[in-house]
Amino acid sequence: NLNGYKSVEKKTVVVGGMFSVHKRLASADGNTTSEPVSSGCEGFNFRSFRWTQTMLFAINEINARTDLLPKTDLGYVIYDSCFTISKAVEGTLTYLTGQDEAVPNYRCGSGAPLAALVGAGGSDLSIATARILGLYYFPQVSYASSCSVLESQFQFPTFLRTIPSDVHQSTAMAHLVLHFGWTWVGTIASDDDYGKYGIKEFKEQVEEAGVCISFSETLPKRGSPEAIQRIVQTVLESTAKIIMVFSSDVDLSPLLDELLRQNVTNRTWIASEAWVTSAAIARHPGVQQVLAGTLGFGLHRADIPGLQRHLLGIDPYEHPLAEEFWERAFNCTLDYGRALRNAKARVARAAQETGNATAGQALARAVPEGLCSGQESLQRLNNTYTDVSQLRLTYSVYKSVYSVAHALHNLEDCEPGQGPFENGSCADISNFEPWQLMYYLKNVRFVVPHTGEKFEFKDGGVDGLYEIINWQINAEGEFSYVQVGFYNSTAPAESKMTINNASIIWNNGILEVPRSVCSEICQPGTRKGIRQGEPVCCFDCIPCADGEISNTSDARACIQCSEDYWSNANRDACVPKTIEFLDFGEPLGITLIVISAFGALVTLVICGVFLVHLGTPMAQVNDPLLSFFLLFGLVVTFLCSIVFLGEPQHWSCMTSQVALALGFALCLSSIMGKSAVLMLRARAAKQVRSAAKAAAKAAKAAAAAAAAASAQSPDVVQTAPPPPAPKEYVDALLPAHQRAIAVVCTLIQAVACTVWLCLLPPHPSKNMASQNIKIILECDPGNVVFISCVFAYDILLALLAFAFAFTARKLEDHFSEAKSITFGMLVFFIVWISFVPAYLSTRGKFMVAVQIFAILASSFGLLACIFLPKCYVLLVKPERNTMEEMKPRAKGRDA
Ligand code: TCR
Repeated sequence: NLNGYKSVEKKTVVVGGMFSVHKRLASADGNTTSEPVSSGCEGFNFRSFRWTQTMLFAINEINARTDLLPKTDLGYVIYDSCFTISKAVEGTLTYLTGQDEAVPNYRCGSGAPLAALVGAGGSDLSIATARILGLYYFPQVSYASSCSVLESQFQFPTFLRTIPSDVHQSTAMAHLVLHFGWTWVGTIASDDDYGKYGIKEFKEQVEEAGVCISFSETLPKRGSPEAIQRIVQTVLESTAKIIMVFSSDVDLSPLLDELLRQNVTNRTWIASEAWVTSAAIARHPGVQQVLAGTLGFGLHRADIPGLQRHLLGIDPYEHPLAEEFWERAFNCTLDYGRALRNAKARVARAAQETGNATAGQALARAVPEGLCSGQESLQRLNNTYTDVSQLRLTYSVYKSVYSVAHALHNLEDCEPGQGPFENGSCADISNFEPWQLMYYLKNVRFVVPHTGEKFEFKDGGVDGLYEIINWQINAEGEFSYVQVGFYNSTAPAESKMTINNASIIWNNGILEVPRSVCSEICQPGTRKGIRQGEPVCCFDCIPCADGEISNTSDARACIQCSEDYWSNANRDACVPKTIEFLDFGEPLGITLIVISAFGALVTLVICGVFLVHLGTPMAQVNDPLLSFFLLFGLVVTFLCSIVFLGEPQHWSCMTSQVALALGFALCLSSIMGKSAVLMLRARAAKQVRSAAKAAAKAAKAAAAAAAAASAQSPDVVQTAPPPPAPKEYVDALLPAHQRAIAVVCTLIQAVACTVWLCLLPPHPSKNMASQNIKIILECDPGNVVFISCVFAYDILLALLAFAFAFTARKLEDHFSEAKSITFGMLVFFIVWISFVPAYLSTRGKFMVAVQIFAILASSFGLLACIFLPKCYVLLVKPERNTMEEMKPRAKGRDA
């Protein structure tokens, strides 16, 4: 430990300083057979030593000033915490008690009052020391302990710091990650309060914004190669390209070695303040491949003129630490005796290895190697210690010392009676209580020399101001720290971070911002599908279903298109459904119109033919008026099929269905009327035949009898008279009755249709359900019951007509109308029976076409079967158009 008490007439106040001049404790052997001693330290840290020297520099500067503490000198005690809590605690107790051995609660010593402790370095050390110092209300000003836990004035009432709290840095890191749109990052934290709390706060901020953490690793404090290898393995396996490292350079070094060994490139590292300008990391040989493009947060850089002169002017014999520094810096020994011992040991080792003892002894007598004079040039040494280009934390040390000095100055300056304490009393600089200095420290305000910065503590800390630093490889192949942005925690939310993307050079010299996402964004037309058990940033893109779209990228869900719309092929927009109906203009429509018009025309022609030949027996037989009814009905059915075409309208829906039902009713009831007569005739003919048979028998018998009788009197031969025709059958159905049947049956249908039209008429409707990309315009029958009844009635008529005609089919008039009606009805049934499956298996507008086809086919069937034979006779074979031909044929002609 360094003691720099000055014994002048001026009063002296001692300021404590605690620095991690060494990196670790020398490993103790854990043996308890002898009295344990506080173990030594190893691993000299040039950076921390520079801070130590900065404190001395500041104290010298203050002591030399006449305006600051004119009547008091500052002395100092410096402790080496060796980066270890136990050493920090030991140092604190020693400082408080003034004893070489730590005895708590006991203090005596040189008599110079202790002012405050500047330190300790790492947060975990400061937490330990602050708890002890807090017991005595002893002020502590830290230059490096940034952990957020130390903010608590309740737990650490006397802790102040000149470095911003890590809350700001974690927020700044979160800002950075969000700024570049990284959603998949890894984190590595040192195994202390600094790393753990820093990363914890970063995670909290970032996860709220939807960023996912790929991995979180902790760097072991004591080098454990397996643990380090495992971390590197995790880094390699992860798809995260961005890795946040919250650690001090000392803890990071072993990881860096392993990264170099495994040549982990292609990652972008985000540095916390503790290693962003660390020469131990950046000047590590071969590190360019791995760490190029690193981004990090650094404290403000400052220039302290005169510091370099002070650093270079260090006297290696001034104190033990300076001696060790010199020896480490020049890799030599200052002490002759030690050099000799070292040389001997080296020789002995060599001798043991070669087995050549005499050569070893000869060497031992020679001048020991590696002896240095203390005159070596520090200037030529390219060492972190002498590098004053990055005075960031150094400046924080400088400010800490000045804040203590200014607090002491204010304390000294106090005018009795106007002091801040009870009854306006003042504290005495040569004998004050720690809490009195604490009061002045809290309220200290001063301008930092050289930089002109106005300094004061805000809630025991300072504002979070950071430079954003990018590691770029310069012409010499070394890293230069380029400032690419700025973070100010006091600025309003939107302008906290300013960053110049264009000036950043990323890993591998790339200018483009690296991407770090678990899953690439989902394009429009797809939605995010979570992967079970994985972070939300890892997802699959699932295409939207039919009828659903997503028009933004990264959509969470697809949107259902509204009723009249359907998704396009890319599923990124809803397009109107195509409207479908069978139009007049299209080929199928035209064909159907032509066919039905042709049908109607043919029917009319036949009508004409009948009119022309109205007088002939062929026309007259079986009531000509019924034939005209029938033909009229057929014209109606032919023409109504045209109404089925085109865009369904209210009128067309009503007309088409009703006209069809009525047309068929008229046709079928006429046919029924005709076939009823035929059936009756057939019965009559049967009776006539059987009567004739009986008569013939009787005649035969009579003839035989007559023959017998004529033997006696031949002139009495007499034929029996023919029996009368069963007139009652034929006349039971006069033409008037037939017509009445036809008219009544049609009227019944007409009434039914009227009721249908009045109550629940058919109307046009949009069918969205049957095909999802189309809207089918069709006629809704209004009510299924009505339409079923109406057409069931038609079927009933058809069945009756068929039944009557079928019974009469054997009627043996020459022109067998019954047969042709039977045949026509069969065609009618076949058409409509086959219509059912055909209709059910078609979709859309073709259903209408099938319907029209069935109407046309059945009408043509009836027309052809019933009227073609008649027309044939009328036009081609007029000679057969005689009354004789119309009569039932004679029995003989049957054979
Ligand atoms: N706060 C760290 C220690 C630390 C540090 C550094 C150590 C900081 N900056 C620079 C070495 C070099 C920031 C802590 O533990 O609080």
